[in-house]
Amino acid sequence: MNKVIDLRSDTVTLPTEEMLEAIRNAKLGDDVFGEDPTVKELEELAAKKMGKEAALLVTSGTQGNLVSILTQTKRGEEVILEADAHIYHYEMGGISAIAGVLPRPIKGEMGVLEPEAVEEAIRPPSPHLPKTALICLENTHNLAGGTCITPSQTRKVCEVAARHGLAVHIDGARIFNAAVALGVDVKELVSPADSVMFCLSKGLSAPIGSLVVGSSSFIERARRMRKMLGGGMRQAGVIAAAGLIALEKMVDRLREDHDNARLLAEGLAKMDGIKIDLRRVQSNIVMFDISDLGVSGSDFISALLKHGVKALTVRGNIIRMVTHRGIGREDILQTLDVIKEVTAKKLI
Ligand code: TLP
Repeated sequence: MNKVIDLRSDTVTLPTEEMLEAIRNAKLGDDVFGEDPTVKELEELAAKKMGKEAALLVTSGTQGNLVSILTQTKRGEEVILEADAHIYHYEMGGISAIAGVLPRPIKGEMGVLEPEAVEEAIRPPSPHLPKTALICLENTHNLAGGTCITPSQTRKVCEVAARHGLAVHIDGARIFNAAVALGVDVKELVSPADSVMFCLSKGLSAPIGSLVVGSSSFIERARRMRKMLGGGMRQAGVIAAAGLIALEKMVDRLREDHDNARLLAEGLAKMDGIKIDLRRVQSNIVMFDISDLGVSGSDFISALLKHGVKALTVRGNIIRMVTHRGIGREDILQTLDVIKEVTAKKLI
């Protein structure tokens, strides 16, 4: 069988040879005692790249978001987020189950929250209402199709938050994809926010790890929350060593993933029975609707798999494909051929 083209997620990327070599040679210590030099180096680099005072290495994006929420809210308070936010749908409800806060979902436009809608959702002081504590943004926005939030859209929501004395957290699992797609320094995307989480283990190709960044006092408190969640790691330099290469060498190549996503999306747009909103294809995620093919999402996925292409279904008949370092231009052309064959010959 030919190579399997795995488009389920950019999380499937394997570490590079250079990362494996760096892991082998990493200087290590006990990070709970603050003694792992490689973790310290990664945290310093992450803070510098994001233009924040300090950073904290966490096990995953989910843990980074939860640590950030726990650090900036109290139980019974409310968190405003976009209705399709990853934190709301895909993090096991940890925001409620563990942080004990109420999510307040607000419908955005292609993943972008309107500042007016945010302002309207902020609770006035009242003996009956929960207190609004935090606003969460997501950039790129996963369920909206990898859409990017611009610096000015971010700033406008942060201005509303500041007027009401609220903190803003960015779920920036793919913030570097947004920076590359928008052609801006990542600092511009995060400067008005209080905390940001970003992942090393997606398009940046590291095997494990995410970072949380913010002010020194925020990170000091976040470190305690990470420990509470069981995320205090010992010789975590083995993770950080790969993370350093991810941050230093893997950002610019994200452009290739975006070009491949475009190529895929434009090919799909020409096919009968497939609906795709090309405005949403802004980074490395491609989502399309197969309802008009008259088959279920899961049958469609199974048919592709028989031809060596892996994809995911999102909400029934919406299919998601994500480009990454393991996917070349020829894999995209092959994928388009497979979809054409499967749909035209009714092989589903
Ligand atoms: N997203 C994964 C799956 O959970 C769906 C993916 O394949 O896209 N924020 C955003 C915006 C994310 O997309 C993800 C992962 C996370 C947070 C959580 O990161 P991890 O998987 O490291 O906990």
